[in-house]
Amino acid sequence: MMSSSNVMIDAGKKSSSQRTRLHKDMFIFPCRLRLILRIFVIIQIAFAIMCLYKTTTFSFYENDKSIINTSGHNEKVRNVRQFTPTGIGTTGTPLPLDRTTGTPLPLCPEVPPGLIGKVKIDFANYEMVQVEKTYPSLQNGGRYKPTKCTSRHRVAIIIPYRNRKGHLIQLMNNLHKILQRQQLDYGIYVVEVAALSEFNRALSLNIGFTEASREYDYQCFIFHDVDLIPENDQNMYSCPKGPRHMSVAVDKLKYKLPYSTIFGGVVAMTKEDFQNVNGFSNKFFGWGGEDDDMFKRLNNTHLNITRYKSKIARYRMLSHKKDSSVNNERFYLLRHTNDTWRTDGLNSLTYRHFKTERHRLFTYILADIDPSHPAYYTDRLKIVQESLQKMREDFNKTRAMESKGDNSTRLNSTSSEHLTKDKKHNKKQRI
Ligand code: BGN
Repeated sequence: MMSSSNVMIDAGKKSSSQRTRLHKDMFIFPCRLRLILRIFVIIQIAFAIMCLYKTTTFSFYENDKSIINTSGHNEKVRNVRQFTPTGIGTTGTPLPLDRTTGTPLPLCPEVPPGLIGKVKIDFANYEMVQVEKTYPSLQNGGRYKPTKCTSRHRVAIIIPYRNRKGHLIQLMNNLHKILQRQQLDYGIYVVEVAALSEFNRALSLNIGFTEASREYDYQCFIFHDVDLIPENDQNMYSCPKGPRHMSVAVDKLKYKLPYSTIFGGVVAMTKEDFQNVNGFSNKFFGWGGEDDDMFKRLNNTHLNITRYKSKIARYRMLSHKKDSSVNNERFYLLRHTNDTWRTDGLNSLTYRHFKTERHRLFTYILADIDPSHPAYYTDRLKIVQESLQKMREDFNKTRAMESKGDNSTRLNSTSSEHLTKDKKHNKKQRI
């Protein structure tokens, strides 16, 4: 047995080999320590960068509820606080005054206190005057702002319209209630383009944007189909930080998103974003494609769309007969969006403004497309030329095959008419 004093003496008297090992260990240890420290610092820097990125890029989502990104997978519910756009109170804009006391009205709460969530839609068929009577708080032209506080959002709702009075009344009857509970400073604009041509939804929206912007300093715009009624008042018609697709779940589409890049029905955009993408295209006459064109514009300007979760962004679609024919040119137009969006849109918008009528429930704008719109005719000409060229090529191909005596094309055809024609032709040749 070694006594403790011996051990101490032994430790003090180390052999030379022991000493070098100890020296090495001492050398290695600080190295490891340094490495660990470095890793630690790197992790900290990475974490700091992530935090910074999160606050600069996603701060809106932190304040907003249940936003889903373009992929549509993030179903996480966040709180209902709203993003406050610039230009309200904070940036030197004077707050409106209380009419009775003359004191400035405070900003409305971030979470509107009167929201109820799922709403009961009233589908009854009323006359316009009946609905008008239920909204005494509206200013003429479908304008409203809260009286007890300063709204955080100045929003214009633009509805493209043609021949759907029943739908318009139903939408007005249900939508105003929701917008008022959301404490918005808003105006509703119904835009009709009285042209002989097919309905042009996108062009009507561009006109609505231009006319509404002339009237008031709206910060953002909701482009709204007349046949979609919101089912939940937490689906905020407020200013979005980035473009927001609002009609995520529609009953007629089994409450499912038909495809991830869809940006039609009801969408919200800030004035700045809308101007940056040059608005909608003016060239989509008839049904379909103009919303996909807008999605391409957003992509070109690196704007990601957001969505509320489908439990909130729900709509009922009012039934109707299909009244505009499908736009067969939409594929051609969509193929060329990336080349044309800079010159086709707000900066090429020409229209004749016929009248603006202030109704109790909305402002009605009647306009007409300018028949001398050069892009409209040039594109039609291009489309006709393209299809003529294709027909010519097909025709030449068939002629070439026939002259080679190649029957395969004829045999491929299953039509009995074709076969009988061929038989007759062969008979004639034999004679
Ligand atoms: C899509 C239409 C959209 C429409 C949705 C509605 C086109 C372009 C085809 C390339 N897009 O098919 O405009 O909003 O259906 O579900 O037709």
